[in-house]
Amino acid sequence: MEALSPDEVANAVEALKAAGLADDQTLYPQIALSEMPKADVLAWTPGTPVVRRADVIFRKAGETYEALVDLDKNEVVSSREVPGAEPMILDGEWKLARDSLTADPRFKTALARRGYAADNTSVFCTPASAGYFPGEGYEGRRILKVPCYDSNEKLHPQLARPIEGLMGVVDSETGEVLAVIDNDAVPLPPAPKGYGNDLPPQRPPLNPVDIVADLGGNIRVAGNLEIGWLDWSFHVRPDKRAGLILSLVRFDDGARNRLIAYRMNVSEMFVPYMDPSPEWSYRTFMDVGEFGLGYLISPLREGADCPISALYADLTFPDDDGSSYTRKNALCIFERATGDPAWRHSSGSKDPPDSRPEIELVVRHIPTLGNYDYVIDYVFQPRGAIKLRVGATGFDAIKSVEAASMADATAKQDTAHGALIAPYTVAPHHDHYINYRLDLDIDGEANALMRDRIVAKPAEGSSLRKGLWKVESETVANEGAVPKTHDAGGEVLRVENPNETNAIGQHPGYWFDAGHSVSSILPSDDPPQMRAAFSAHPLWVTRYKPDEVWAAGLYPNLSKGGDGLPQFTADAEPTAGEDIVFWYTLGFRHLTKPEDFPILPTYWHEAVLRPAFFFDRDPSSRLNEAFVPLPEEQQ
Ligand SMILES: [Cu+2]
Repeated sequence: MEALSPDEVANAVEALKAAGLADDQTLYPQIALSEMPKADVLAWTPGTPVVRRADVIFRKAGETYEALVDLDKNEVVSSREVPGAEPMILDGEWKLARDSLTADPRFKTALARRGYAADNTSVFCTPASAGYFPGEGYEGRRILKVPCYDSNEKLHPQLARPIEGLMGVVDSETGEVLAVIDNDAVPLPPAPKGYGNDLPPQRPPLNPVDIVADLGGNIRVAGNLEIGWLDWSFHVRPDKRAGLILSLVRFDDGARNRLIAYRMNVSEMFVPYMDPSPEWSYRTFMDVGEFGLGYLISPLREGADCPISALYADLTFPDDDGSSYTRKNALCIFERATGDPAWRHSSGSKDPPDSRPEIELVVRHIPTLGNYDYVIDYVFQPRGAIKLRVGATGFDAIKSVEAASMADATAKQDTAHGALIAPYTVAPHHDHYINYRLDLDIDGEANALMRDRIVAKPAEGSSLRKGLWKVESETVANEGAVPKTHDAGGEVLRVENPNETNAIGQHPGYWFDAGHSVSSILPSDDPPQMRAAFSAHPLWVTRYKPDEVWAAGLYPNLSKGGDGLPQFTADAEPTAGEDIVFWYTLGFRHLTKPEDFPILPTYWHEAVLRPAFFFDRDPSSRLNEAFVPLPEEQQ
């Protein structure tokens, strides 16, 4: 399950060139591991040979191709053209779109109309993914949309003033500027203060508060990011598109080393803004399929982004030209004492309570997607639970407005689709949807998705009670979006292995607590919603298919929709007792506010996988009462 090495990436490219499929101008939106069949991976034992293959998407002369390359023989196994497919945006396209627009005479005229001299150095432009809107006239063109900003006051780029009413549409492969949209100019307002060189007065330095792991902590690392911690083991692989892929997640219960998840990763994101204006309505980003969380991964600052005691790793990714590059400090793995009891009970006021400190393991990376930073964590606990956590921080996307306060004449109109977060600055409201593909294989591949419904019932017999609730379990029998319960008591979803039992005869499983699971309420015929149809439901279940990996399909960039989960589930295959994949969209709405300014304090969202009937008893009861005492000189 290891990522392709730089040599393997280079060999894949060489094989394509040797076969006459690629040349020196060819670019590679994807050069990724083609995983071995699941059955072979699960049956593999150390020393057995592995089959290494690359899944390549390449772009040549404006066309998209896919190829499978055998890396043992360095031969192309198969290749095909994929008409109309728009793969991920390449680094060079971003630069070409920016430079083409700023060199365009129509753009210069529009700037002059706004009072900018031809030789101004304060305007900068940042291309963004364009979405697909029928009738817009860019059918078949590989476009980026390019808004621009004024950094005249030497501002931090994210506080630069958006130049409203001005936007370019550029073919990012040819550099042709297809349109310069030059609508009514909003006078460029002064910038609010409070970030970069203009932070409010800082507190005196604090006494240190940190997580220390003297004696090296308890994390075991083997091979290429094979991680072990307490009873847990798993593998971490960097991926240009998904960011990180965790695989072969196992828990050793003392008798058996038990599989829980074959593979877990973020499969797509969807961030639609709720502003209908021409320069804002396209902002409906799908950063995983358009840019890639691995491509946008940012270096971690030791002692702030992760504890100083964390294990930091550099990650290597394939580059667009078929070479590889390394991002420093791109991953951190650390254990932390949460400061909470893992469990406790006080049996008398005289004796100290019986309790254990909670500790947990965190695997973290932080992609920076334009203005946003997403702290993406997988958290493992001694009790056998796995938390999926996303902390949203960075900056609100902002637009320039005339109102400095809600008392101003234009304020009502200016804030029709967002809130004033600082003088002259509106942040439009928006949603964040982060879809996880969770290929859970609880004690093996044959699993079933269960709904444990909490149902109000009259009390039976001659009870003193009038009513109570009972649990009624039913199997989700077919692929599709998992329908929401209508039971007032709600429900818990559970993945179980119907063929295995624990010591007391129950089927081992995991409950899924979908903590933040807001769904999209955009109409299903809204063009962005058609591309991101997965976001209409928080939970989907599919039959495992190795090529069904991305919730909005392999090519969401500029797509017309219809791909991904709706297509995977269209045939509603039976799921009970099959190898199933569980898809969860961690969703939250972002209603903006002044406390988002100047920078968003990290706002956490999570979902939890909790063992249910998986163990015979709580595995965290094995936590030792005492940590290893420090040597005297360190005390
Ligand atoms: Cu937000």
